[in-house]
Amino acid sequence: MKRILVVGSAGQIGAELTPALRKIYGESNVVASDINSNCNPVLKQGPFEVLDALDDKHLHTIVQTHKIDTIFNLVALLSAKGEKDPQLSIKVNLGALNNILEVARQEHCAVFTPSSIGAFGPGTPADNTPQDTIQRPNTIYGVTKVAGELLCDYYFKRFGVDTRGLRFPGIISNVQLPGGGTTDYAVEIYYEAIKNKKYTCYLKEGTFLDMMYMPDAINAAIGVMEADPSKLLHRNAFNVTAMSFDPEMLSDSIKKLIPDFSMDYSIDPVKQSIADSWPNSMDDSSARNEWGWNPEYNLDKMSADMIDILSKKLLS
Ligand code: VAH
Repeated sequence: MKRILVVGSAGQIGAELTPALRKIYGESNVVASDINSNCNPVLKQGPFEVLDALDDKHLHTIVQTHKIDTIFNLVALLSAKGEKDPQLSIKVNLGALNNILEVARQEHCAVFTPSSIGAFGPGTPADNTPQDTIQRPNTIYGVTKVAGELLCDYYFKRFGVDTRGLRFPGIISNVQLPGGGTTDYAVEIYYEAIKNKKYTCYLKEGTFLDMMYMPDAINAAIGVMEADPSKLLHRNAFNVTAMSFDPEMLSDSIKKLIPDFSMDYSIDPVKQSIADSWPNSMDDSSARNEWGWNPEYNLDKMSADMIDILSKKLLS
């Protein structure tokens, strides 16, 4: 049975990945951890550790004490937040990964680390972005994600550490709000549509980005870690996507369920510039061929689920 440590459990992905892992592998076999002890009590229904991932000694002790064999590393400053403090982004995103890879090497753990569409840049083919292509991002987030992909590949090739990862698109969810991302508009809009029936979007019409609903993201993270390693031609940073849309398409999908919803625009130049540097849509055929990636949610199915769940949460 796997013994799993989730680092960054209180974040947008961790808040849902941790319970999903516990459902599959058993509550006592999944240790949640986060620098923030004041987190969703659900995380403390199983083993929980307060952990600053930059404290390599404490990380090592936790891995040894709990006999961990698999680490999910969800620690990162996202794209827009990173542009406000590049040094912190480098320190946290790469510092945490470096500590996790080193402990994994010494304790023979497998490691999952998410990359992102942010690992691509203006020179990358924007439509049907290939799995193997130019990666010259112009955000510090993207730089740390490309470096992370290369570090994980190195630790696999040089030390045999079982590292695997995904290039996630924007992820939409209804449990833990994201913080400091460029794609966060696609989460905020649902909350505003339900509470106020209107939303002011900071990205302009026609800004197409890859997106995915959280249940698909969770299945992808677990799926790649459960994949037969002999079938993997790639390891770190499989392109995975479920849909590509712009703000207008998202607004139209919401209007099908909230007819009097309206959206206007007030462009955030920093986030618009970041979004413009990212692909419009990725080719995820490698993930589909090598480990059976196959998302369940399209835009309208996601909107229906988001509006159903958030209406109960926000209007009750
Ligand atoms: C961000 N949500 O916007 C994150 C993600 C693909 C985007 O990495 O920074």
